[in-house]
Amino acid sequence: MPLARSLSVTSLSGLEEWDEEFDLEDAVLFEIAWEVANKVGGIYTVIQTKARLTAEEWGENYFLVGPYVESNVRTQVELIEPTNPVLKRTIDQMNASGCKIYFGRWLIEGSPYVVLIDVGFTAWSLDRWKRELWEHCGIGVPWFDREANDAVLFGFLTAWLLGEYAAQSEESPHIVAHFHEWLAGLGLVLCRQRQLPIATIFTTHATLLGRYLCAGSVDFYNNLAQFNVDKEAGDRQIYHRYCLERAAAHCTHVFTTVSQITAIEAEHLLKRKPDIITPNGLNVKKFSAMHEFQNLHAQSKSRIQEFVRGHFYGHLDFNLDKCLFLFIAGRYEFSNKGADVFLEALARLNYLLRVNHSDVTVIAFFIMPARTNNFNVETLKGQAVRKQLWDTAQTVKERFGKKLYESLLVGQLPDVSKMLDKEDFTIMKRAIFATQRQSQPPVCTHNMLEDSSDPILSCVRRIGLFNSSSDRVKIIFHPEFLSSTSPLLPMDYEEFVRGCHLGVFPSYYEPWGYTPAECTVMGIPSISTNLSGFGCFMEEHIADPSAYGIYILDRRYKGVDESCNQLTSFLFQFCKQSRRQRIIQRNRTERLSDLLDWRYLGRFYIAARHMALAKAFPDTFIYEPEETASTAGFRYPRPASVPPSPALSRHSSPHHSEAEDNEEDERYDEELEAEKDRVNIRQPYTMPVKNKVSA
Ligand code: G6P
Ligand code: 1S3
Repeated sequence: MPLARSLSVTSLSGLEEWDEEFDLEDAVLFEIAWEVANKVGGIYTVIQTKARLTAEEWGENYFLVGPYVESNVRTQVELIEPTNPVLKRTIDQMNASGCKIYFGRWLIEGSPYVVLIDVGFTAWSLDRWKRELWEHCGIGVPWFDREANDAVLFGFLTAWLLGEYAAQSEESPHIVAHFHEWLAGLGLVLCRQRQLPIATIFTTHATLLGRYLCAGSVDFYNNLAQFNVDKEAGDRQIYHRYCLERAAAHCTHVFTTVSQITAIEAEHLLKRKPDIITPNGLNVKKFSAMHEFQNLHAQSKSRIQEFVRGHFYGHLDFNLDKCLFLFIAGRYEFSNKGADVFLEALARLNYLLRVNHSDVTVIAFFIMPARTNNFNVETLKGQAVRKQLWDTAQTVKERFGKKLYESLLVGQLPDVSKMLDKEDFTIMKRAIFATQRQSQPPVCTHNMLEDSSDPILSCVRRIGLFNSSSDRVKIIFHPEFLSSTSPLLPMDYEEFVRGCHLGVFPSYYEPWGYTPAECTVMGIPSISTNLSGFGCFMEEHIADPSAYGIYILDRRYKGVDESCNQLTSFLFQFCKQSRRQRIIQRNRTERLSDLLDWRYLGRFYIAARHMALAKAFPDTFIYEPEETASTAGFRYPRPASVPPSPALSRHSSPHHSEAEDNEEDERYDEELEAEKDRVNIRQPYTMPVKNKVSA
C-alpha cells in the first residue's frame, strides 16, 4: 500500500519508481483556492485541469477546498457524505459549531473530492476574526472591501478545518496544504501562526501590485526594484490585501509562482524569492489519428466562414478561401493583454498588404467581454440575410431538381437553358437585392454601453479600420465570451480556436497566459511575448520557437513602436505562407503539446510538495534539490526541415514551384522520422524527496 499512490505517478511517463522507503501512506493533500468549482479566471483552469493527475497520485487522500456557491454546486458538484472518517468527524464538528461545510465530488476529469465552505453562513464571526487578525498579525481589513472580507472568512474557516483535521486524527498525519493566491492566503498565515503541524505551499498566479501597477501608465519592468511597495499599495487602497498576500508568501514553507517572470516580480514586490517555479499545464487530449486536429481545424474554419459570409453580406468582395482568421481573447484589460499593440500592428499590416497587392484578407477577432446590451441589429441582420440566401438557393435547387427529374422520367436530356424560369430569376434577384446595404459591415457585434469611451472602439476610430472594401484587414469585436448557444456565432471557445489560423496575445502583464498554451495543444500557432510566463517558458524550451508556430514578441527590451513593428512583421510573414506551409507549421505546433501536458509539468508541483514535507517534517523527509534541476534543461531542437539560416527560409517566398513543394514535403517526412528518435521529454525523473531512513 505505501507504494500504491506513488506507483500511479511513476506509470504516467516512465518516471523512475519511488524509493523503497518513501512512504506517503499517512500523508493527506489539501489544495485550497477561491476558484475551486468556482470559475473566476485562470486559477480555475489550473486546478480543474490538474485535478486528474493529482487525484491519480493522491487517490482518496486528495481534497480540494473552496467556497460554497450554490449555482456552481448545482451544476458541477455531486454532494455526498465524507468518505474519510477523520474528515467526516472534522466536518461534523465544524457544522455542529455553527459552520456550513459541504463535501462532494467535483464532476470534472479525475472527480476529485471537494470540501466547500459557505463563508456567508459564518459572516457573524467576521468582526471577531478581524480583531484577531489585527491583534495577532497586525493586518487591518476595512469594512467596505467585500472581497477582502470573504478572504478573512475563508481564511479563518480553512485554518479551522485544517487544525480540526489534525486534531481529529489519531496518529499525527503528514498534512500538505497548498494555497493559491492571496484570497486563500490567510488560511496559511493562520496555520503557521497557530503552529499547526502542516506543510504549507503558497502559489501566486499574479501579484496584486503587479496587476495594479501595470494597468496604470508605469514602466513596470524597468522600475521593479525601485517601487516603494507599501506606498504604492496604500495609494491604490489595497494595502490590507497586499499585507495578506505578502504575509502568506513569507509564512509558507514553500513559495512558488507560475513563471520565472512572476518570480522576479514577486522577489521585488513581495520581497521573497520563490523556492520553485510551478508552470501551468493542460490536460492534453491525444487523438488516435495523427491528423485529426487538422480535420477539426477545417471543420471549425468552415463554421467561422459561414459567420463571416453573414457579417460581410453585400461586401463579400474578398476571397474567403484566402482569408486568415486571427484572434485575441481574454479578460478585457486593454493594454495589459496587448490589445493596443495588436490594433496598431493590424493597421500597419493593412498598409503592407495593400501596397504589396496581396490577395490575402485578414479578419481579426477580439473576444473580450465588455458591458453591452445585447447584439446589435445590423449584426443579427447579417446572419438573417445569409440564411435567407441559403434558403433561396435551396428553393431554386429543388425546383431545378424537380424539372430535371421530370425530364429524365420521359427519357429526355434536359434543355439546360430552360431549367430556370422567370419565377426562379425573380426569387433570386429579390434575394440579391436584399443583400444591399448602405453601411460598412459593423466592427462590433453588440450594442456597447460605453461605446464612445471603449478602448478598442476608440482605437479603431483612430486607426480607421472600418471594414471598408479597400481594407485588407477587417476587425470584428465580439465583446462577450463565445457560446455554442449564441444565435450569432454558435461555437464554443475551443471550436473557435481550432478554426482560426493564429492567436495573437501581445500581453504586457501576463504571469502565465493560458490562451497561447491552449492554441498550442490544439495545433494553432500563436504570438505571445517575452513578458508572459508562457512566452519565456517556450523560449527556454524550444530552440527555434517560430518554426513551431510559437512567435515571441519582444516587449521587454523594445519600445512600444518597435514591438508594433515586430508584431507587424510576424503577421506579414504569416500572411505570406502558403496553405501547405501553414499545415506543416500546425503539425509542428501540435507536437509541442507534450511540453504543456500536466503529465510533464505536474512534476514541479510534486517537487514543491516534497520540498514542503521536508521543511515541515525534517525528521521524516529529506529533499534533494538537484533532482528538480535535472528537468530544467530540456530543449526541443529546431525542426529538421527548417533551413539553418533565416535567409534561406522559404517563409518569405510564398510563390514557389511544385518541385519545391515536393522537396519541402520530403524534408518534412524526414523530420517526422527523426522525431521518432527524439529525446522523450518525459524522461526518467527521480522523486526528489525521500523518507529519512528511520534510526
Ligand atoms: C487542414 C485540413 C486540410 C485543409 C487545411 C486548410 O489541414 O486537413 O484539408 O486544406 O486544413 O488549412 P488553412 O490553413 O488554409 O486553413
Ligand atoms: C492569472 O489569471 P489572470 O488572467 O488574471 O492566473 C493564470 C493562471 O495561473 C495565469 O495564466 C494568468 O497569466 C494570470 O493572469
